[in-house]
Amino acid sequence: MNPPVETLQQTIKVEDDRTGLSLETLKRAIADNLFYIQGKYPAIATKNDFYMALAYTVRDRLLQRWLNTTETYLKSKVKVVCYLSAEFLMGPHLSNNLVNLGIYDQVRRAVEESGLDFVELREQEEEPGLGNGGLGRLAACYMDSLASLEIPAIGYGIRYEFGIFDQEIRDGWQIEITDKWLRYGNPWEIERPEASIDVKFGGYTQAYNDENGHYRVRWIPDIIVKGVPYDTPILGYKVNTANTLRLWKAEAPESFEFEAFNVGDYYGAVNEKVVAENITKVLYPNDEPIQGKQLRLQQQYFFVSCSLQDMIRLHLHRQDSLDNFHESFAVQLNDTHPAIGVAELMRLLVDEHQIDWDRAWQITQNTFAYTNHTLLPEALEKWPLSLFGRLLPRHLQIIYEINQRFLGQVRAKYPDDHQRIARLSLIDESGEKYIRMAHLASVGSHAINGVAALHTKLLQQDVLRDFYELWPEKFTNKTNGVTPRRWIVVSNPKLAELINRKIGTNWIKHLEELKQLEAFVEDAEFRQQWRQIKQDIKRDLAEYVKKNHAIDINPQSLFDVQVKRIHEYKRQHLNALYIITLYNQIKQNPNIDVVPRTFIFGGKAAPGYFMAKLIIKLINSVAQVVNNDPDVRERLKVVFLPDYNVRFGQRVYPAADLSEQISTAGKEASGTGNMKFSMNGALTIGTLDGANIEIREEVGAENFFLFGLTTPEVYALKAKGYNPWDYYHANSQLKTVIDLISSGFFSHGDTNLFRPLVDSLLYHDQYMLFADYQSYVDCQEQVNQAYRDEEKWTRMSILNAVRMGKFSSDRAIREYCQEIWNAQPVNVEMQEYVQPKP
Ligand code: 9GP
Repeated sequence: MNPPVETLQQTIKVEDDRTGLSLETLKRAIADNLFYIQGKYPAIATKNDFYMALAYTVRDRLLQRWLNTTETYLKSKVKVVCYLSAEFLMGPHLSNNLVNLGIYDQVRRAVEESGLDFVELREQEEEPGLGNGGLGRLAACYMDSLASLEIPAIGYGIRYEFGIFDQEIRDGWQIEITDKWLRYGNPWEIERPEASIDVKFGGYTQAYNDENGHYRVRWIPDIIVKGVPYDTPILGYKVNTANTLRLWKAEAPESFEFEAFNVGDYYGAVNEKVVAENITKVLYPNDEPIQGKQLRLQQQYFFVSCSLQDMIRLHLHRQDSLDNFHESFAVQLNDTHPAIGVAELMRLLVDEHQIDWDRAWQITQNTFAYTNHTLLPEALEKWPLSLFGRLLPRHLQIIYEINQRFLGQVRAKYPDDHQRIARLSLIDESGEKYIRMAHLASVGSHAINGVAALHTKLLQQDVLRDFYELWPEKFTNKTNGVTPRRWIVVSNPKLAELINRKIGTNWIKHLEELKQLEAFVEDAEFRQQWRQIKQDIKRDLAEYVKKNHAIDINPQSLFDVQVKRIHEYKRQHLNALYIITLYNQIKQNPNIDVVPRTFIFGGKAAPGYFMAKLIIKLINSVAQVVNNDPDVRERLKVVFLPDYNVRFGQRVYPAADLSEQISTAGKEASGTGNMKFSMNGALTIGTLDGANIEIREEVGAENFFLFGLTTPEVYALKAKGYNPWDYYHANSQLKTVIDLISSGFFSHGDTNLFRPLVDSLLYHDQYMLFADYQSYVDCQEQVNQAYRDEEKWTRMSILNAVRMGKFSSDRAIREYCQEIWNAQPVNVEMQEYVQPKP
C-alpha cells in the first residue's frame, strides 16, 4: 500500500479506495466507480461515464470532511450563517474541489495514467447555471469564502430543474434553449428525502383561542407542497470545513396523490404532482417585469419556508427553546427575493411555536440582515396585494400587523408627516396596492447593506433614504469580492504558478499578500514572464474561437472584452458605437496606423427584453461588416461569443487585455466581473460607477482608464434637461456613426431593423451614451497609446493584479462576520476514518 499523501491540513490516515490519494488508489477508484456506479466497463463507457466516475472519486474524498463538519456544527452551539438566495451560480465543481482539496495534479496524473484525457473529462461537466449573473455568482463566491474561513454556513436556495437558458446565436439574434443540466445526473449532490418539509399555499385563516385562552390564528391551506433537500458539499481551500449548499426541490406529498388516486381520480393525482413540481421547474431570467408572476412568488415563499423550518428543526435539535434562535443563526437575505422570510419567521414563531408577538419580532429582527443589489427602480420587487393575499393569506395579515406597528413608530417620530408615512409604508397605496418587499426586508432586519461604497451612499440618499433617516445605524457598506481560488488558481493556473514561484502560496488565502509582487515590477525578466503568460492564454483563446466559431483572431491584437448580462445601462452599445467610429476612421484613411484590436463580447439578454436582444443583433451585424471588409485587413475583429457562463468566464478573464466597465455612473451597484478581470492583469476602461471607483483607488488612477460623467453630473444633467440631439448635432463623428446605423449599412439596407435602438438614443437616451461618447472615444485613444508601449502596459497590468487584495471575497466575508453576523470560525477536527464493521 502507498503511504498517505500529506496534502491537507491533516493527514488522512487510512489509505482505502474511498479516501486514498496515492496514484494507484485513485486509478483503482476511478475504475471501480465506472463499474459499480455507472455500470460500465471502459470499452463501452462514454466520456460522460468517465467524468462521472472521476467526479464520484473526488466526491468520496470530500465526504469525510463534510460529515465531520456537519457533526461538529450539530454537537456544539456554534452560530451558523444561512445565506438565503434564489440564485447560486456555482459553475463547474470538479476543478474547484480538486484545488481546494489540494489534489489537482495528483488526480490529473491518475486520470492520464488511466489512459484518459483529463481536460476532455473536465469539460464534460454540465455547469449548474442556477443564477442570472452577478448576484448568483456572488453567492457562490461567498460560499467558497465562508468555507475557506471555516465559518459554519449553509447556503439555502432552489434546485431549479432548468437553470439559466443556453444561448445560441442564429443570424445574429439570440435564441434561448432549455438548460437541461440534470440530464445525465449530478454527481455532486445527495438527495435527503428524509429531511423533506411541507409548505402550505392558498386557503384561508381561522382565529381561535388556545387552551390558555390566548388569541391565535391557524392557516388552512388549499395545497401542501413537499420540499425535498438536495445537498452539495462546499469545501474550503485546504481546510477541513465543508459547508452545505442545500437546494430545495418541490414535489407533491404522496398522501395527496394517494387520496385522489383512491377515489379514482388518477389524472387529478398526476396533475397535483405537475402543479407542485412546477414550482422549482425553471429559473426566472431577470430584467423581466415579474409583477404578477404568481409562480415566482411561489418559488420565493417555497424555498424560504423550507429553509426557515429546516433551521428551526436544527435549532431544536441542539436546544430546547426558540428564544435564542438568533444566536444560532444569522440569516442573510440576498436581495429581496427571500424577503418574505420576515413574515414567515413571524408566522412560524407566533402561530406554530406560540411565542408572543413582541418577542418573536425581536428574534426576527436580530436574525435577518438584508443586502440590496440594485438601484434600478424596475428591479425593486413589489407584489400586488390581491395576488399575495390569495397565495399567502396568513402572511398578508402578518404584514399588516408589522406595518401597523412600524408606522406607529414612524408617526411617533414624525407626527403629521403623512407623505413620509406613505413613503415608508410596507404597502404602496398610490394606485393598485402592492407590497414593497424592500421595505419588508428593511423593517425586519437589523442590518442593511449595499455592495459598493457608492451604491451604499446612493441607497442612503435615494432608494432607502427614509429608512436611513429613521435608522442610520442599520446601514453599512460591504463592497463585493470574488474568490481567488476559482478566479485565479482554477482559471489561470499559469499565472498562479508564477506567483507561487515568487512569493509562495499564502496569497491564495490572503490576497493582500500579492502586494509583495510590486517589488518585481521593475524586473524585466518578471515582466517578460508575465507577458508570456498572457500571450499563451490569448493564443489558447484564439484557437478555441477558431475551433468553435470558425473565426480567426489575432493573438497579438489587443483583446478588448465586455462580458456580462446585456442591458442598456451596461451600455454594450456604447462599445459598438466606438467600434463603428474606428471602422469609419479606417474607411476614411485605409492606411491609418491603428492598434489592432479584437472586440470580444459575451452575455445573455433576458428573453423578454427586446432592446437588449437588439443590441446583440447590432453587435453581430457590425461584426459581419467589419470582419469581412478587406480595408480593415485584420486590424479590427468583432466576436460575440455565445452562451457566456461561468466556465467561459474562466477562459476569458485571463485572456483579456482590456476590461470594459462602462455603465452609466450610478447604475451598476458594484460589478464583480470588473474584479475578476483586474486580478488577471487586465486594465480597465470604466466610469466612476459601482466598485470601479474602489478598484481605481486601489490600483492607482494612473493605471486605470477613466471616462464619462460622474453620478452627480448625471443627476445634474438630467435635472437641467438632457437633450441627446444636442450631442448628435454638435459631434460630427457621432452623427456619422448614428447615421450609418440608420441608413441600413449594417442591416443589408433595412432601415427599420435598428430604428428602435437609434430612436431610443436620439429621443431619450436614458443611459446617456451620447453625453459620454466623446469622452469614451478619447479614453480609448489613451488605451491605444498605452498598448503601443509594451513595457508600460505590462507594468500597469502587474500593478492592477497585485493591488487587488481588497477584492477577495474573503475580505468581504470577514466584514460580514464581524459587523453583521457576529459569526466566528470553528475548527473542524478530522476524525480517524472508521472502517464500516463487517
Ligand atoms: O447589478 C448588480 C451588480 O452590480 C452586482 O455586482 C451584483 C452582486 O452584488 O448584483 C447585481 N444585481 C442583481 O443581479 C439584481 O439585483
